Amino acid sequence: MSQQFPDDFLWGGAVAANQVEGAYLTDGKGLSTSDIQPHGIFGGVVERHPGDSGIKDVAIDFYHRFPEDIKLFAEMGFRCLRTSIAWTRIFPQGDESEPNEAGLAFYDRLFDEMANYGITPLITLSHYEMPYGLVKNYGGWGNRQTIAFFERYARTVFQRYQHKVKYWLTFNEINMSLHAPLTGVGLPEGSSKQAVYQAIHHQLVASAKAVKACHEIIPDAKIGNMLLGGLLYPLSSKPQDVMETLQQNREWLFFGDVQVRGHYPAYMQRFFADRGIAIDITAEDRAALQSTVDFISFSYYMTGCVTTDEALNQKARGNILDMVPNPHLESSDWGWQIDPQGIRILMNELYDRYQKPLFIVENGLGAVDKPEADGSINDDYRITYLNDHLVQVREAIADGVEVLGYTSWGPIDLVSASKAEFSKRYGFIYVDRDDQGNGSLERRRKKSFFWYREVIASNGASLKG
Ligand code: BGP
Repeated sequence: MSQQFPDDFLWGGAVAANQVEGAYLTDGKGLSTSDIQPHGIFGGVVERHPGDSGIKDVAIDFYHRFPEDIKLFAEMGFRCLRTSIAWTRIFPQGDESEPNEAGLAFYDRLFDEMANYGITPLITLSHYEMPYGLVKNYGGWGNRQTIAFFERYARTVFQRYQHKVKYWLTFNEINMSLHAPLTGVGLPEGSSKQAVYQAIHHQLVASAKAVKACHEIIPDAKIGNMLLGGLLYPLSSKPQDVMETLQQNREWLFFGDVQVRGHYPAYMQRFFADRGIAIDITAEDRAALQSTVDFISFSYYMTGCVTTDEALNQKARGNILDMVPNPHLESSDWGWQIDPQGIRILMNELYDRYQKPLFIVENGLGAVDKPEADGSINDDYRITYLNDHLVQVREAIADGVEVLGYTSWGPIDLVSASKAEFSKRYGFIYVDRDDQGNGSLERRRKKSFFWYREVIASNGASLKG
């Protein structure tokens, strides 16, 4: 009998402000980089004009309906809810000297509602968005000044919510900037590697400054980083493929190495030199980077393969993150390869590397749900996916990995990040809305709702396998 989940394991779900809240200009909110990408992070930029509309402008109207949604999460037994604060609700343009009180008050109401049900908030400071004002007027994270704007925002929310929020994350999937520079660091798509890595450096410094501020202002809080857990396997046992895999895994582990160890890893020197990249790192930056995170959080959806065979690489271009498919795995409707055992491998790798607690803050299956004639939704495929991954999480715990919790992605249907689709659903709760924005926004429990309720109630003992 393998070891079970710890008694205080934080079971729950994860959403992000820009994918659920809607109310995109309400109560003084400013435009964010998410608002100017109404078709998602891979869907291009659209200048916004008064009166136009995009699917995320309303999303699932969480801004107004959160009491109903929190109640449903509580019914499933959630101990934790991960969401983010929209930076633009607090500093609408990013460079104001005073925060927007209406924005701060919204999150007070949200956190109070969670507290009513004993749900622990896990809050991301920046989930795939930043004030568009900072992009337009300052050049996003390419500009050093953005560090100070972010620090002011972070200190403001730490002060305000110090008694309500004890778990924080800095930047969502911080390594995603390599694939989506506008979303990640506020730089135009197609920016040079030099520009992107300089912006990333500024963001890493800002992340460390937020860690320091959090420790100062809320000494009993824990703050983590957040990585897209993009584990890669060698496609073959050819040493060249194994070496290439090691290097490609370092491209994302680099972020964790800086955030956990407090300095740039040695291998990046050669990485930058080989590519003619020179990063401006000041003595003050080096000192700041030494504030390191308390835990490591990550998202996990899939794995991919690496090969040195150019023909195969050519074929893979355009796949998500350009990864070469694994011939041994099945794929989701969106071509994401399903690999439950990969999460155990990843957790062991991360724990071996860092010896810090882990928090799985995203995992789930995006699928098309077809309601039956009576309106019920029998999402057995989602149950299977989640069950199989959680069994592997349990194995990792038995391997000795310390894990704080698990928040499945999108416990309620929401707008997808990549392409802003509604038809790509992750939820235990169905939301009546389609890709065109039609629908009543009514919430309905899917079959997986009852399954997850049982998993939490039994602290994982009901899992099969
Ligand atoms: C992660 C993001 C989330 C989320 C998820 C699923 O990269 O942190 O915001 O949406 O992926 O991706 P998608 O919504 O594109 O299916």
